[in-house]
Amino acid sequence: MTETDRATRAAAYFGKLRDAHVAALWTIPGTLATEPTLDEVPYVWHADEIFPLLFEAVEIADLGEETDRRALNASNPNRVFGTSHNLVAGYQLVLPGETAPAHRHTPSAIRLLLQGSGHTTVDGEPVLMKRGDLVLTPPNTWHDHRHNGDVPMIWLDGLDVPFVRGQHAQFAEEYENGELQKLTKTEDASVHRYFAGLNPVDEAWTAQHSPLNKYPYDVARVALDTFHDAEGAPVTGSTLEYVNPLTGGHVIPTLASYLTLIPEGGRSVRERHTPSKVYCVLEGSGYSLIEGKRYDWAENDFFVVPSWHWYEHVAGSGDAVLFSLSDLPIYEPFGLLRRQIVEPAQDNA
Ligand code: GTQ
Repeated sequence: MTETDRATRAAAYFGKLRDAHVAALWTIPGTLATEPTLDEVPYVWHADEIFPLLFEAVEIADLGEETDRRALNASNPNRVFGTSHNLVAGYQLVLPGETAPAHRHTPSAIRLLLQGSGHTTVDGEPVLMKRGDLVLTPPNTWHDHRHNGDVPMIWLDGLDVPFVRGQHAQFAEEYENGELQKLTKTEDASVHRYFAGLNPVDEAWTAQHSPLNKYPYDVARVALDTFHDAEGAPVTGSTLEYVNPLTGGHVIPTLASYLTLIPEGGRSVRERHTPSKVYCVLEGSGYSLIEGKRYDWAENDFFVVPSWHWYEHVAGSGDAVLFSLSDLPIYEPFGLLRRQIVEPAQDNA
């Protein structure tokens, strides 16, 4: 065959492949890529920019009318939807006297209370939320929000919607007549039942998520400080994971949550991993270096660290406390969790 014959024949062949809805492996970009191909970039959402937009939403959308949730979801600058490819985070606002009616859905959510206080009811249990408290609404649990305090209540929402959508597994239902659900348990019942490090004997719990609907910040904060001191107060900081008290596992099948302390002037190890993470700043200020670029943050800001990006955190004046949400549990069962760490002594960068 001459070169021309070969080219003509190849062109005809690729045309036939297209018609047959197949593609030749050697023509597909990235088929056997040696590193992940990413459609997300690092970014910080600053509370001082987004909180005013959240309050402006009050004039645009009535809770219970235009929307059941006054929430602003953070879209990664490089994506149409999703803060990362698996996670979506954002702020939600409930004003004094307002309620957000009950619904349930297959995506899971966490809330991290930032301002004010009020209740999220989870499967009949009214959970009181105060600053820094982590509240879970695991997959398919009924949840609504009520606010009878006097300060606007703002929290960080973190959900696995992009992942669940990607699996074609998103379902949602409204509660009867778009109302608040009936209260069937006492306030913080799950906290009283499971939070003392004592589990009920012959517990009937079979769900894959944590039976705890709340991890109070005052307890978590003391635990973090005590742990950090016991470890010799490393300048690289300390991290604890919120766990399911029955199994020691992650809080939700798709989501893991952590609390990190970076002491004043301290600097974390440098690492990268396949899971993506959303961090929210509970205390202090500082910056993260993500692939060498500096991202400044202060209280109530949140930021995304995409998959497989080298990153480290640096605390400014005062200790920094960072909450983080990760999609790591999605990676573990499939052997897709990969993590590399550079300890400061090896790190001359
Ligand atoms: O508060 O129930 O940001 O269902 C997205 C979906 C918040 C909520 C979000 C939700 C909620």
